[in-house]
Amino acid sequence: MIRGTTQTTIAAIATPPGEGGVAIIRLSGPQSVEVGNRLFSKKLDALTTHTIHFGRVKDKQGEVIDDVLLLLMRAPRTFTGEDVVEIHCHGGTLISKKILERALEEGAQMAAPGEFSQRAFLNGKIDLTRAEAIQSLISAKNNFALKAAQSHLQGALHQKIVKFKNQLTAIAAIFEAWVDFPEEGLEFASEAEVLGELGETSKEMRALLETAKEGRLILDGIQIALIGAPNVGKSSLMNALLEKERAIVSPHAGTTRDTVEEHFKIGGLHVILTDTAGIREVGEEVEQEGIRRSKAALEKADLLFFLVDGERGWTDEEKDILPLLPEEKTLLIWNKVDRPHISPPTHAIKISAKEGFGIEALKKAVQQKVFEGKGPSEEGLLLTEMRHREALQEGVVLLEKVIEGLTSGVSPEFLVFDLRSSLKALGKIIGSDLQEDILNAIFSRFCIGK
Ligand SMILES: Nc1nc2c(ncn2[C@@H]2O[C@H](COP(=O)(O)OP(=O)(O)OP(=O)(O)O)[C@@H](O)[C@H]2O)c(=O)[nH]1
Ligand SMILES: [Mg+2]
Repeated sequence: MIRGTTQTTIAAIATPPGEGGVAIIRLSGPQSVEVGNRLFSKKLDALTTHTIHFGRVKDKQGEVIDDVLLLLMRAPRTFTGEDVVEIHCHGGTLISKKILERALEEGAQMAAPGEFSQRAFLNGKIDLTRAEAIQSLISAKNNFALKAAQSHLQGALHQKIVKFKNQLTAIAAIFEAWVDFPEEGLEFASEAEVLGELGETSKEMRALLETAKEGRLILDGIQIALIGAPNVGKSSLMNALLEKERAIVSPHAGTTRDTVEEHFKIGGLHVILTDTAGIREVGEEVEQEGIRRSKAALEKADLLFFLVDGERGWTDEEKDILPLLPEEKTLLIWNKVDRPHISPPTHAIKISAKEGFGIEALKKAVQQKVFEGKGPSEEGLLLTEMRHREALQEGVVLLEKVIEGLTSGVSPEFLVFDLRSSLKALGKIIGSDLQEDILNAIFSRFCIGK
């Protein structure tokens, strides 16, 4: 099927399947009004655009399917930029299906997933980052993801990419002037000025690229592993965080043998928490296998809770574990402070897994660590789409190549090519340089009826 060709009229149920108060059947394309006319009890031709009408939809035999509200919206002031008709019926699966079937009988075609959005994009109603943001908005699973999607929807990402493109286009013009008018070319701008501007832009691009890490954490959640010597209270902390008795706790060292994984939320953040076997040198075969798994979990995790038994303090066991833990992803946690305890290093978080003391502070520290104290990015502008990240990465690498070339005296004739390629990579993000098959692939991930 050729998607997004505006010759055809498409139809789909825009509401989720199942029972509900209302279901919506959406039509878009040049024959929307005509199709609507044939299945609705009132004639639509003479009616003003952007009006709502109460009436009936009947099947081919003249049997009433449902009483409905019909929304008439003529081009171009619509989501897709085409004539749009929406039929709001009672929210039963069968009713909405029957009405959709009627629309198909009368000449509409079944819409492909995301085809409404794709048409909106092709008709210049929304740019690609906004279209993608609508889908992210729909599938957002936490407040941070929602905020990121809203910011994209308001065009923050689009504007930023357009800004980069404008800056680089101006420089490309200067390069071309240098090539075409070698004599007077330098009057347009000095090499130092150009280098300064390119450096500035590449720095901003890198900064945006950096947000992708945060963006991924927000969408997929973060993996936290509980690491420490045996008996320090790792399983107790897991239970305290989950607020249920998930992992076995006992006074014997070596209780946890296998890794135990659970999902929960800290603030809006999705967390996958792994309890592990206490790490120590001794222990028999099964325990050693458990310890091997602890080390694997440790490597995979985004964040480590390094637990120490405050009553015992820092022992040789901790000294052995510490070298395994990358500093930037480790939080030191001093447990069992309900008991007389050795005072911890200042950066440690004091808790009692058993009494539930310090758990809130620990959750705050996690958010602090994940967002590096900034809170989810100031403007809420985060790269959440892999597609955006890859294109931006490509763009910035090419730009850095241009900067390097210019510094080492490569002729602008050659540099302009990489600069244009960098611009092309940026164009992919906002959809100005995308081929049809790629567009189809992007939109086909969307919901039906969107
Ligand atoms: N007083 C006190 N005891 C605690 C605290 N946290 C854990 N414990 C006790 O410490 C012992 C070990 O706790 P676990 O949670 O099983 O420790 P673990 O680190 O999972 O141990 P392994 O699985 O063997 O590595 C149990 O008897 C717990 O009741 C705490 O905050 N205060
Ligand atoms: Mg345990």
